[in-house]
Amino acid sequence: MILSLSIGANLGRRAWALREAIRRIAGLPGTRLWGASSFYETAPWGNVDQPPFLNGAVQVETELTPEAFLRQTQAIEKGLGRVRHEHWGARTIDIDLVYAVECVDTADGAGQPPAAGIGGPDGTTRVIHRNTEELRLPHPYLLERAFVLEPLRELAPALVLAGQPISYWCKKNAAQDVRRAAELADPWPLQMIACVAKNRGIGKDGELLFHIKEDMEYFKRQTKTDGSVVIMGRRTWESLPHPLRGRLNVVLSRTLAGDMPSPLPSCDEFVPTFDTPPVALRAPAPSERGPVITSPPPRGGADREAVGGVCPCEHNNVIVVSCTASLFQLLEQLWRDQPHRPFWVVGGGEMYRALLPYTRRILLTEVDAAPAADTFFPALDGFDCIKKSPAQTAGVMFAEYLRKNICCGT
Ligand code: PH2
Ligand code: MG
Ligand code: MG
Repeated sequence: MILSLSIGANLGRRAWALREAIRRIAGLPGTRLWGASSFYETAPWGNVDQPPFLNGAVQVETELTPEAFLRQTQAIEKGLGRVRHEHWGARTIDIDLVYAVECVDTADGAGQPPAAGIGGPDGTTRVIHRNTEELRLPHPYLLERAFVLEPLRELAPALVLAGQPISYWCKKNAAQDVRRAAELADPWPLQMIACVAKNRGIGKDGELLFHIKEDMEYFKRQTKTDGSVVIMGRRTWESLPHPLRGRLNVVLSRTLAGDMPSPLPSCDEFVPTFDTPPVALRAPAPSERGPVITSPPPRGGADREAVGGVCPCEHNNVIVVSCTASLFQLLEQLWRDQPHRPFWVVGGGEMYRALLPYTRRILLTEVDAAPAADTFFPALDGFDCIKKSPAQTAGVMFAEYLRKNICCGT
């Protein structure tokens, strides 16, 4: 069965909730993510006396029945803090099954999913109907809700609903206020860059496995573009002699953000020495970094304080955040100030693992060697290698990977 879902949120960290919902939907048993749309800022439909929504669409192929799938999505809603108040009321997350088709067996007996999206009038799919108290399919308001139709059109432009192309229904509901979100509107906003061994090893004993000059230059060329942001874990941060110049450095670390008992300076006091040129190969320990500025210059005003309730310590080009939720809130703010700035995850292993579900593109410098390693790049399931070109350096390849079920949008 191929299922189209509408996801929405109008309380709390809306984009985070949508992204987290997508990640969890993709992980359901017997389920494969086909795509997710950008996020849209939408005026409340029905009960208009509530905050604006952020909405998106998701398509999956699943072996589950609609009812079993519904139970799973209800569990995800619950896990993301959904509390059921009034009907059509405000919520932290809402996941609705809106349209389902099954593949009709073709002459050769195989129920092949159609290549060009679902629901085309090509006789390869059949619409699934339900009309019970718990589930109505197609969704009874599908054809009246621009906040469902617009994101779905982005995902499945060839979709035919009730005998008309989806663009027809979008046009019919064009008066409703639905627009691309100004905040980070991409389900997969991150890119990764790493230098990996044959076995995907990246490091040992806190050191990178490889120091290849050509790769360093490549890294710089790729990550040092207009407005770019580099995201890293604490250990990667501490291995740098200074913040990466010309880029906003974001360090994701509970410890450094002062969230956990730690011998390190607290969040407010943590000031790296970003102006000092590298004097040694290894960075000084954070406790040796100074001078300590006790009142960092406030930037961005009240808006900044919203980040996770934890201060994102920002000193010139370094910001520390304590968790992925705060990270995304920060990225949303950065995106609002300057849309489309590139977000690069640059290490280490833990960051790559934790942030892969939010990543659209990966640049791997692949080295034809397999030295002993204790840190690895995660497996690239769900990504296609779209380009591979040899470096000048022997045994080194520059490879580019792209998420399979990406929706390029319009
Ligand atoms: N969900 C509703 C009611 N109204 N309006 C918008 N814009 N977006 C929604 O997701 C939404 C709504 C009931 O689930
Ligand atoms: Mg709903
Ligand atoms: Mg619902």
